[in-house]
Amino acid sequence: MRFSRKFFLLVLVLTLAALVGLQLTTAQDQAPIQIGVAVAQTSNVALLGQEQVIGAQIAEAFFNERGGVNGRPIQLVLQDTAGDEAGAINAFQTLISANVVGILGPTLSQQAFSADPLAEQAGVPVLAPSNTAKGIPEIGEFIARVSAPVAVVAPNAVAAALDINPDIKTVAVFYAQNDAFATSETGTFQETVTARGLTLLPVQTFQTTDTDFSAQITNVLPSNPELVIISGLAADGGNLVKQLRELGYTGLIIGGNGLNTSNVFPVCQALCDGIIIAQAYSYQADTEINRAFVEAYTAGQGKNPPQFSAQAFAGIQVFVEALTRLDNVIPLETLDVAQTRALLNAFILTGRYDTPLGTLTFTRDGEIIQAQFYVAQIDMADDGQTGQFVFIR
Ligand code: 1QQ
Repeated sequence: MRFSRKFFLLVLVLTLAALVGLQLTTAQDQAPIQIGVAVAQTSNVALLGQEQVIGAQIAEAFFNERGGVNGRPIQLVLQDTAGDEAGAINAFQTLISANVVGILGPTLSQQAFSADPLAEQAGVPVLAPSNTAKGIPEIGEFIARVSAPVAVVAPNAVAAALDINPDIKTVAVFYAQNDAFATSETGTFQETVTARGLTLLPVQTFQTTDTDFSAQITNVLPSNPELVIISGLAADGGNLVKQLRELGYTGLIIGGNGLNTSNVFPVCQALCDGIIIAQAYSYQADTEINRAFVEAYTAGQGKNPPQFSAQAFAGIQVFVEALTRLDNVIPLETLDVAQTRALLNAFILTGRYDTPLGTLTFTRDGEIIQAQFYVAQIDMADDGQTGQFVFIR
């Protein structure tokens, strides 16, 4: 049987129309791809987690405006971890059962060591937005981080302190011994101090729940340290800074990653002034994606974005771009959730991402490879209420 030319054209047009129609309906009608976000929205750790929610939500709007995953929107499923391990475990369990394709979280390394094994067991890719302790990617094949480890970030703060005061000889170190991140970070700080030939005073420990640090402070202040280094979280760390100044310490202070938020300002107020904090992000980084992120963040928040928001944004970006690459090879609608999670993990680890943190790749283990680090110093206004992070390195 021979088809007329006209008939052939008609079939072609109808087929194309059907395809276009299909495309239009799929782009609009497909359910959004759900990505879990498990960070601290309540408790003391919310001082850090709040900034992560903001960064993730900016990413959700930002990437959906740009077409989401090949036309299909993403949707964040937020689950509060609060500040402890039990909260993180609950949040992870809820998200795993809700069939999210992956999880951004939790806020603390201390929580990650408890909650990440659940995701590992369920085969759910996790991107750690702020888990900087040693050993996080090693938790399992499904665990990667967009937060550079303390081992590479923290030494930059010591270098910056020595630039400001080359006469530093004696160093006092304080750390929260009930927190995995603080324990890991102080290890790096202590090694750096010793490697630079400085004298380390007897190390002082506290708990993240402590509010009175006078005993530890009076243990070391008589030895006249020229530098104090604190590894704790925002509330305890801020209070420790405040009490150090009130008890007469006038030298330089390095705060670790747990103090890396303007949410310490209400805690130590004017006495926050001068705290040196290493950074895995700078709002000044001059790349297209960072300029776009800074614009989106400042439009909503009226200030420059902090590291924890940028890392959360980068984590969602990695999910979106890895999902897009996966969908280009195997359409997501042909995969079940277990297949999607497993393939997504493989695509995450093999991608290259131009994020506000710079260009990121991962080792096969899920460790982040990031090129650029910075150091900022807190500059408090005279009113003691407002302040900013000034980049010094
Ligand atoms: C960790 C951290 C925290 C201070 C981030 C909020 O780096 O727990 O690993």
